[in-house]
Amino acid sequence: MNFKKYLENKRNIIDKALDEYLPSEENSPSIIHKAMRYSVFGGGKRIRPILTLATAELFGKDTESVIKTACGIELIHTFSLIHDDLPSIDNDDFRRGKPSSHKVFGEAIAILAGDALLVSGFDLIIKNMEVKEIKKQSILKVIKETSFYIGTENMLGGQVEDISIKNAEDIKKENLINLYMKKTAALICLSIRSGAILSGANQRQLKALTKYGENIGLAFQIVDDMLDIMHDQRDAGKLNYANKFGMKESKNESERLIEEAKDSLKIFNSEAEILRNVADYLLTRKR
Ligand code: GRG
Repeated sequence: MNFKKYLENKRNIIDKALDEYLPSEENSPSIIHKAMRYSVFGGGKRIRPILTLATAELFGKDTESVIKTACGIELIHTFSLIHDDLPSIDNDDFRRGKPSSHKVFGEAIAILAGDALLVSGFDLIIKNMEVKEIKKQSILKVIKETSFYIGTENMLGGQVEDISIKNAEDIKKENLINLYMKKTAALICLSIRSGAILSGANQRQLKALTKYGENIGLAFQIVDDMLDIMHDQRDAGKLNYANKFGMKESKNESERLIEEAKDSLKIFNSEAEILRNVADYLLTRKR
């Protein structure tokens, strides 16, 4: 199977699973389930759950054994996007070319839909217990890691730093990278580490995969910034690596990070080919 087909196939599996796990729009209270589904099925690329599945495959585990955790992380990602778009945070009227949650459902329901997705994300990770061959201890570890990687030392903390910066011009490169590590790379690391932990990876393997995750996570955010500029979504007040350091430097830096990410996979053989392909895909993606 070529890599394009691999991504397509995994996206279909993830979409089907999410549809099965999320409450139906008819279930009461209907409005919250509608809002959850509106954002979950709003055209996301499913990069994070694909990373969880691909990492499990590296250890010979099939999709079924980690799909609930993979989808749980996608729900948490969706929650962060809804809250990120809120008027009091980034104030974005559009997400993936469609009206953001608060524009469709109002601010109160958007906040609650985000909360509901966060809770449902944890619930799905816990439900991975239903898979017999997965050790209960590894699920507890993933729950602990989830709280860590989305908490105040990581994703949430990165978001706080982001909104606290008064002048985007003043930030130093190392501080911006540190912020991106928390705001974006942390959840990507969690996606990879979860797949590895549930599959029984050892410390050396986890360390290599974490390095891979940090580097693709940073590259992902820099590419995202370049795409924003290319689609003319330049916002002077917003932190943007490409805006600040230029397109050429951003291209060089993202390529360097992807090479470094692939380099940390050298302890694995051909079984890590998909993860190498994911790294390359993140550089060439158009959105
Ligand atoms: C309370 C834990 C907690 C978090 C709330 C709002 C927030 C704090 C964090 C938001 C962090 C954030 C929005 C980071 C940006 C990361 C990013 C580039 C997202 C876009 O990812 P894609 O392109 O999205 O993978 P798709 O659309 O494909 O799903």
